[in-house]
Amino acid sequence: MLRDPVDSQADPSAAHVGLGEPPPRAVRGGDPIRRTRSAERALETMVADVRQALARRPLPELPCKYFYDERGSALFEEITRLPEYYQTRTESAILEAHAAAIVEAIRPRQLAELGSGAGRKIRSFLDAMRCHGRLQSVVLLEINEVYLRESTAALQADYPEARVRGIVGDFVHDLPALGPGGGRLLLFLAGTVGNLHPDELPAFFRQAAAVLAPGDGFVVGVDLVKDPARLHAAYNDAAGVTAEFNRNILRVLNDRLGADFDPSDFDHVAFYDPARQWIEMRLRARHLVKARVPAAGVELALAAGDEIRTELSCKYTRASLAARLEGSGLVIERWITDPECLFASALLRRT
Ligand code: SAH
Ligand code: AVI
Repeated sequence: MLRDPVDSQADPSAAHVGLGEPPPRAVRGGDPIRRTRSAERALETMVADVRQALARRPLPELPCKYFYDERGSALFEEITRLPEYYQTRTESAILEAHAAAIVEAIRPRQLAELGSGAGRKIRSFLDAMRCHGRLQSVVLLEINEVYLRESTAALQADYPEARVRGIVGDFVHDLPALGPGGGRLLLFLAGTVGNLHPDELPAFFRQAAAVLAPGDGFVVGVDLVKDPARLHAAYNDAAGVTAEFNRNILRVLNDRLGADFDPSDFDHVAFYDPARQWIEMRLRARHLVKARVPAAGVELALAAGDEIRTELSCKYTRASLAARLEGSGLVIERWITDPECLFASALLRRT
């Protein structure tokens, strides 16, 4: 039987007991949310990440995981409803039509979702598992604790037969916190896989394979290579919501690290690079900008037109994704697309 990751002895973050760090927060029947060791050190990590990324030349960067404070997550939710942002509604339609068949193929007892956000799409899978009477537990791994608490509570209320738990953590570093696989269906939706650099993918997939047992499944939402004009529109919406989302990362630095950015000093830039097959989002200084990030000891001077890269959103084909999966222990078992081939739900199987 699948061990609940919240109580799992296999979770390396449990090792902090007795090491002078706070113990895991959840106990059975108590708080359903716990933080990984890296989440307990989130501020320290953010300081180091921001210092290192802003020092990159010729192009300073900020890691896109820092978009998602409460305002950033709310802005992302608004993006998902924009007419230009086809991704969310396209993936939802695919999952509503195919979740039952995926559940039938994998026969999972546990659902785990990475970067679960508002936690809506998972419901197609939960409903299918409920129909088969196989739903035992649900684990969400998400960096935004506020959203995680809300979605965990909402799912627990609607699926009382399952044990629903949340892990505040980073899907790049904290996959081992899920504990060992077996009867698990892992979800990574929205095309969030595209927010990792392609060079990071082989290691990411190997880590994912390590928390899956042979036969377990992994559904990955993949935004597909397509007409650049369609991509450009999705990241340059007429209402300017993506621009606000982009600038929000500076507010997060102001709030958490005491930085003094004025987001209105920056223009939103998003363009498709056809050679790399990715969308790049940047913030471009409108004039000379001087900013301090005291907690990270950074003093930044940007000339008019200088840019900070804030996000990659990589687009894949079946073949380019398969190339990143090589040697990971995961293979593409099904590749389900919408009729326009905008988005794919890839069902990967642990070999
Ligand atoms: N799965 C949802 C949300 C996708 S948005 C959907 O399909 O709509 C991406 C989500 O991943 C956000 O909720 C964000 O907070 C979370 N996230 C981003 N980077 C993360 C990281 N490194 N580790 C964990 N969660 C992360
Ligand atoms: C979460 N992720 C898949 C979104 C994307 O499309 O890369 C984030 C986003 N960035 C701008 N708009 C939406």
